[in-house]
Amino acid sequence: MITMKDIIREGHPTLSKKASDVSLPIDDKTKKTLKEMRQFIINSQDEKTREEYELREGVGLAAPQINLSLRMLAIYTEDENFETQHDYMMINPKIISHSEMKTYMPGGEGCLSIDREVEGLVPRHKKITIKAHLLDPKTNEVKETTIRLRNFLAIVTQHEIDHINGVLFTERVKPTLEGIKPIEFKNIEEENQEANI
Ligand code: LHY
Ligand code: NI
Repeated sequence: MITMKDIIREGHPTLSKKASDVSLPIDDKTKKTLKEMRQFIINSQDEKTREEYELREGVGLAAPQINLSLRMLAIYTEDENFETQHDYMMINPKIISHSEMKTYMPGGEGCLSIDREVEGLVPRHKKITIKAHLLDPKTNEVKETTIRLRNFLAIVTQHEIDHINGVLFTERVKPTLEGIKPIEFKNIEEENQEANI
């Protein structure tokens, strides 16, 4: 199982290197590693497992972060409206198009490979279209797919694709962003109050 001790931190040379394409068909060992990356994210979101293994909660992980310089990543999260669960194991992902419109995380970004608070905001494309080979967690099969993502999912995916290009968000932070709107997260608490739940 992947724990925080497997995750390399800022300053490690692998984090600044452009990762290599995964050769296809993907071999069983690499496939297993990608599934373990997904499981790390799932474990980190489970309070009991997170506390027992002292994990940092996350939504995405890229292979270079476990010191494996390959172009693959796992994302497991709901969108900003808590409506749809997204579960992707991407192999050789490529942004094939993106909106001109940008957005950003209102509180800035964080990174499982960075153990400090970083001030500043990171501009990201609001919408992206990705072409990737996806590993299906249920069937265990790999299929080339085109996915369109926006808002929170687009931000997370751009953050992870940066990792496979050897880029950390700290290289992209700006003190302020003008003319760009941050993404809005739906406030479930407020909704519940309004509905008297
Ligand atoms: N994971 C971050 C995490 O918190 C990704 C992230 C980035 C989330 C930006 C939200 C905003 O799950 C990583 O650092 N993975 O690289
Ligand atoms: Ni990161």
